[in-house]
Amino acid sequence: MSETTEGLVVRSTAGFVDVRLDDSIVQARLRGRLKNTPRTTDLCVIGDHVLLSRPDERSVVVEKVLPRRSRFSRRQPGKGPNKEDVLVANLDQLLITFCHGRPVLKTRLLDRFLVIAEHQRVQPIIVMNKADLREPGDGAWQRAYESIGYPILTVSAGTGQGLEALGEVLQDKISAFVGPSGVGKSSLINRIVPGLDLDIASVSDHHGKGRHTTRVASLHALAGGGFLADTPGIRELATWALPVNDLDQCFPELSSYRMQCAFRSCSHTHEPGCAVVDALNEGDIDPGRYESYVRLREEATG
Ligand SMILES: Nc1nc2c(ncn2[C@@H]2O[C@H](COP(=O)(O)OP(=O)(O)OP(=O)(O)O)[C@@H](O)[C@H]2O)c(=O)[nH]1
Ligand SMILES: [Mg+2]
Ligand SMILES: [Zn+2]
Repeated sequence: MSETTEGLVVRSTAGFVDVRLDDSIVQARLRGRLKNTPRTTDLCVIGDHVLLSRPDERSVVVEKVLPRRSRFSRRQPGKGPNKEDVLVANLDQLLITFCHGRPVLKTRLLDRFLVIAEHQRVQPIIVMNKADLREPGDGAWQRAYESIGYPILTVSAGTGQGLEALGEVLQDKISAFVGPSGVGKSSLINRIVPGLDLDIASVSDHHGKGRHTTRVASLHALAGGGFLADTPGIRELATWALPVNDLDQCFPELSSYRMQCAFRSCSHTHEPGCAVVDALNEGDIDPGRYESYVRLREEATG
């Protein structure tokens, strides 16, 4: 290893990271000076590019984390300090994964993923796993999302349905599977990356809620080019650094209406002459999506 070498973080735990170089993976520790710098975001996560040095024969040290070109992040859950929790850095697309069967799809949670993807300008793709458990009438919600323009892939890690189409979407891209626990993110990645053996929940353990089998996020190379991230299941998703006045721009179906509101600073909740509320009353905007907008607005304004 020369003076400093650039690498890609593929796993990160307290103080230590696994870094991928051209064709090997090394474990490195974070330089103490980096750890002690005050910050409101995660220091080093999967997908980060880092500069490494080798101070002696046996140790490898992260000297610098390079700026992120994109991210998938949320506000750190819980009562701790107000901080950004970055799940994956430098990604191209977000595979927002839910499933048929259990755990039951929550469209209001789906909307939170979509809003964050829009805000962070990462392409969202909705993945519906466990197609083998699909029941007639299951897909009623899908039409609204497809008409907004969100792609939906129906797949099954169990039967293999849809995996070829999914593989094409992943080609040469950096993608992250995100979603609630138990939807089958790790199961899908095991099918797509041969030889990988990520832990998945055993059927007997799994009673609909999921049980957070994946604890640490990891990034995996695809044979044909590209990378795929596995992440722990998400229960809570609040936005980070999303100004309340930018929220309506994160709902693409509002774009043609919001310019027509009587007030330029319309919040689309109570103002007279609001074209968004008119469209909602006409049935041109999905009521569930509007509810998500209102809830996120309330959260952002406290
Ligand atoms: N019927 C059916 N079950 C599936 C399918 N894919 C995964 N499962 C099951 O769903 C359960 C959860 O799978 P995991 O891959 O561990 O889910 P995960 O999303 O990685 O969950 P966390 O790591 O907890 O976030 C396991 O019991 C899998 O066997 C599928 O296509 N069909
Ligand atoms: Mg998992
Ligand atoms: Zn309005």
